[in-house]
Formats: sequence, C-alpha cells, structure tokens
Amino acid sequence: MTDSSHRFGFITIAGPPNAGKSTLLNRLIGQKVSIISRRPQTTRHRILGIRTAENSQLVFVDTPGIHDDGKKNLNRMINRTAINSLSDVDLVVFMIDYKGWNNPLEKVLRKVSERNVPILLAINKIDSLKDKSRLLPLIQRSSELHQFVDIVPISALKMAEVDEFIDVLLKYIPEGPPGFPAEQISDRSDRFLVSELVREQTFLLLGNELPYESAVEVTQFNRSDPEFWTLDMIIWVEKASQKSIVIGKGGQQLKLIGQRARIAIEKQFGVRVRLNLWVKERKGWADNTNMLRSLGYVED
Ligand SMILES: Nc1nc2c(ncn2[C@@H]2O[C@H](COP(=O)(O)OP(=O)(O)OP(=O)(O)O)[C@@H](O)[C@H]2O)c(=O)[nH]1
Ligand SMILES: [Mg+2]
Repeated sequence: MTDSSHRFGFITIAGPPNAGKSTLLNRLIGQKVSIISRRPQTTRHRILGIRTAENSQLVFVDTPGIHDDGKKNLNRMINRTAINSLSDVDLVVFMIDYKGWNNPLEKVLRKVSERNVPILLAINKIDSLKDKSRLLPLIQRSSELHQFVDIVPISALKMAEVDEFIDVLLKYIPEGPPGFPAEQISDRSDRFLVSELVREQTFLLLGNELPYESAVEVTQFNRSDPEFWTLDMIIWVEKASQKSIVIGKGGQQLKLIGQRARIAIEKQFGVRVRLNLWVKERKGWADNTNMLRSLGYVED
C-alpha cells in the first residue's frame, strides 16, 4: 500500500447477545450511534456506524445478538437481520466475552462461518478478567474452533488505543475510494435515534422487569423550532400487566423514563426537548407482521 492509497470497506460486528458489540461500535465511531444496556438483546436493527479517517473509511455494521430462541416473529426477524448482515462485507468481527465458549455459542459461530467471510475474533471485557492467564487457553481453544484471521483480546468499554485496533482491522480492507460523505456517521435517522434513546432508558431503568416485547414508536417529530423539539412517542407492550410495570406506581416509572430520555436526547443533539410519552398495549404485536413493519423491524 502506498502512502496515498485509500481503503474502504464494510465490517460486521456479530456475536451473541450482550457481548459488547454496540459498545465497540460507539467507541470506534466516537459517539453514540447504537444503544447499550446490560440486558441481552438490546440491539434490534442493523445499524451502520461510519468512521472516516484521512486514508480510510470503515463502515461498521452493528447487529442484534444472534441467539437460539426463535419462537416469536419478532425474534426470528431480528436473528435474520443479524445473519443477513454477514454477506457482502470484507470482515466479520465476531465478539465473545472472556467467559469463553459453550455449545449454543459454538452453534452461532458455525452459522456465521457458513458465510465464508474472514472472521476476526474479539474477546471482550478483559478489564473484568482478574486472572489474565486464563486468556491463553481461551485463545488456544478458539483457534481450534475456527481459523480466525486474528484473535484480539479487547475491552470495548475501556479501550484507550482505538487506532491500534483499527490498524489491525485495516489489514483486511481493500483499497477503494470512500463510499459515504466524510461527515456522515450513521445510516439511521434522527427520528430513529430518539426512539432508541427512549428504548434504552426503558432497558436501563426496568432491567429484567421489562417485557422483551416492548417497542417505541414516534408519533410526532416536530423540529419546526430547530432549538426546541417536540416529540411524542408510544411505548408499545403486549399486556395490561406489562403496561403497569412501565407506568409504575402513580406514573413514577414512566416519568423517570421520560426525564432521563429527554436529557439523553438533549445531550445527543444539543437541543432542548419536550417529550411526551404514552404506554399502550396491543396483544400480539410482536407476532404481527404489519405492526413489525411499521416499527421498522422488517427489512424490505
Ligand atoms: N466490563 C466491561 N463491560 C462491557 C464491555 N463492553 C461492553 N460491556 C457491557 O456489556 C453490556 C452489554 O453491552 P452492549 O454493547 O449493549 O452489548 P451488545 O453485544 O451490543 O448486546 P445486544 O445488542 O443485546 O446483542 C453493557 O452493560 C456494557 O456496558 C467491556 O469491555 N468491559
Ligand atoms: Mg447491541
């Protein structure tokens, strides 16, 4: 590669739920493009994060964690989204955490490796691994499972040297001109991101209490005053009991979700926001293809 050459390519970040894929994406892009929570199955869509440097442009594809439980339509769609993101990319970063392999995880790896794309293994959360000598056997075991192009222990959360990691990735990226404008950092709209920032707060505040079958719909996205946005959103759930969990005693929970989400949106976009939230139930929405489509879970 000559000094003047430019690289351009796509890198999918895939792996099981909760490995830290979205955390890595945000770290590599330098701002939040994908929401994060300690709860598995936070990401539900394919989300692009674009990193433009002087001699390269890398397009990262964040994907939902791939898992085995495909009963509901929603779950199946989400798994399909992840698997479809493995084609036509230059590299897959397969992310696991330091706890290592188990049967379902090996099954996920086999599914991913069917696509014949080079796979780099990132072993994440090593900041939480007290006994670092456990890494060596894990690397050994991993190399027996698949011929990874590289195996890199990382901490997506505490990574100081992003450039070093990028240099490792660039080895697998072909030369080519940039495919996106330099200022573009994501393929997702502001409207999508505000709904995600509300969903993130429901995950963070309700944790495991939150029914998995909840989604956020933006019904008003008014930016006629560019410095003071008015946003209306509906949090959809499937049952009355779930509705009362989200609303909480005397509406306290919903109020807190609204306050925190408003602050997150204001910080993200540097504007002031009026945010109105409602909780509504519709039985079976997570199985209803039309509803899934209108909420953006069906890829055309
Ligand atoms: N200690 C530690 N925690 C991390 C690290 N990276 C991510 N986490 C935490 O792991 C949890 C899951 O992170 P996410 O980035 O949402 O994981 P994900 O793989 O995108 O999860 P899904 O979207 O559900 O598939 C969050 O609580 C993160 O803060 C890391 O390097 N170290
Ligand atoms: Mg995620």
